Amino acid sequence: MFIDYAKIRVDGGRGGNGCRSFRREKHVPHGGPDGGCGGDGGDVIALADPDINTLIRYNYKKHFEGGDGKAGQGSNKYGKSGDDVFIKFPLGTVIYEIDEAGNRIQKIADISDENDKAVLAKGGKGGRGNAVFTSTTNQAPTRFEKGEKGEVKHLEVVLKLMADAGLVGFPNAGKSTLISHLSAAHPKVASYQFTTLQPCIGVVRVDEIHSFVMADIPGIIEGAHNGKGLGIQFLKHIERNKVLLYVMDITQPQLDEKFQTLKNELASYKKSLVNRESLIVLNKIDLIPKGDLDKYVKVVKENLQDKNIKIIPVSAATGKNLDKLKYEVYHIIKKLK
Ligand SMILES: Nc1nc2c(ncn2[C@@H]2O[C@H](COP(=O)(O)OP(=O)(O)OP(=O)(O)O)[C@@H](O)[C@H]2O)c(=O)[nH]1
Ligand SMILES: [Mg+2]
Repeated sequence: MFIDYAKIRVDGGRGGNGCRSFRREKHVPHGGPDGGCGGDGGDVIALADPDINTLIRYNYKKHFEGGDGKAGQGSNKYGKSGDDVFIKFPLGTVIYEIDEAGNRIQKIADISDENDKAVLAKGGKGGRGNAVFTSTTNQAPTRFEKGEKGEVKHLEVVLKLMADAGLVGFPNAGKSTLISHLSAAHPKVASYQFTTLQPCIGVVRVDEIHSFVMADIPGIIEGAHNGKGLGIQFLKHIERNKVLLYVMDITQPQLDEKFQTLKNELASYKKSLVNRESLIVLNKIDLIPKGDLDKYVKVVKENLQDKNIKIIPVSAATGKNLDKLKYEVYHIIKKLK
């Protein structure tokens, strides 16, 4: 899981003051009270934004304030409420209130769905004008209230990034090489099995504003569900991924069987994983003789039980076809969103 932090401060807007006023008209020497109430201060509100996946913007802007309410006026005019201020967070953001020393006090928001919304700091209430205090025993109240201050909160914002696409495959297939060429992530790459021991997450940039998150996990072997190799516990990291990329080494024999083995292992972890949108990434095409690629791909295709799955031949090492793979994955994710 890729974790991103930010510390921000949010201030609700101040409530507008209530007004003390008495009606003044030519023929009414002692007009009744007509001071209006102040408007409420604006709130600072967190919204989900599924199109962003970092908290980087909060390294630049760290202070957000709701608009102040306007004061009430004579003739029973209410003050206008302050504007609410909306700030956007990626899905997977958890927001904690912290004290001056930075210790967490409580969790105040968990942004996990695109419709999630949470008030981070409430604006202060507008003060009441003197007209409100009129009663049978007091026809000419002079009392009015000042607007209240808005809430001020110091917040710690933590993003637990959920990957959109997960790489699954046998050890040595080139998963870590792939993610290190597609993103800024740099997991260890080596020519022995089980190089990757920890899941790793990278943000894959598709263009200037669009990106998706990819997860690299340890290799899986036959019997992993019985604890062979590194087991299958780490499949929890790809459990919520929208797309699974089965990465296979094109130079290996019986890729159709290998694909089935991978699916069986995934199914023993969770049945529905094998129905997830997926692609086969045939890696290391730089190792097969030039001109033989189509023949290799055809053999794999013919032997596969699943005729609908798309196969994308690439070379993670040389970068061949990686752009195509990137766009293909992005389009699937976008379609599912
Ligand atoms: N020739 C060639 N070698 C590659 C390619 N991709 C990866 N390799 C090599 O294959 C070996 C394994 O690569 P990794 O990226 O560590 O493989 P992995 O799937 O992450 O392996 P595990 O972490 O053990 O599951 C390394 O020696 C890589 O340099 C490729 O496209 N072409
Ligand atoms: Mg690896």
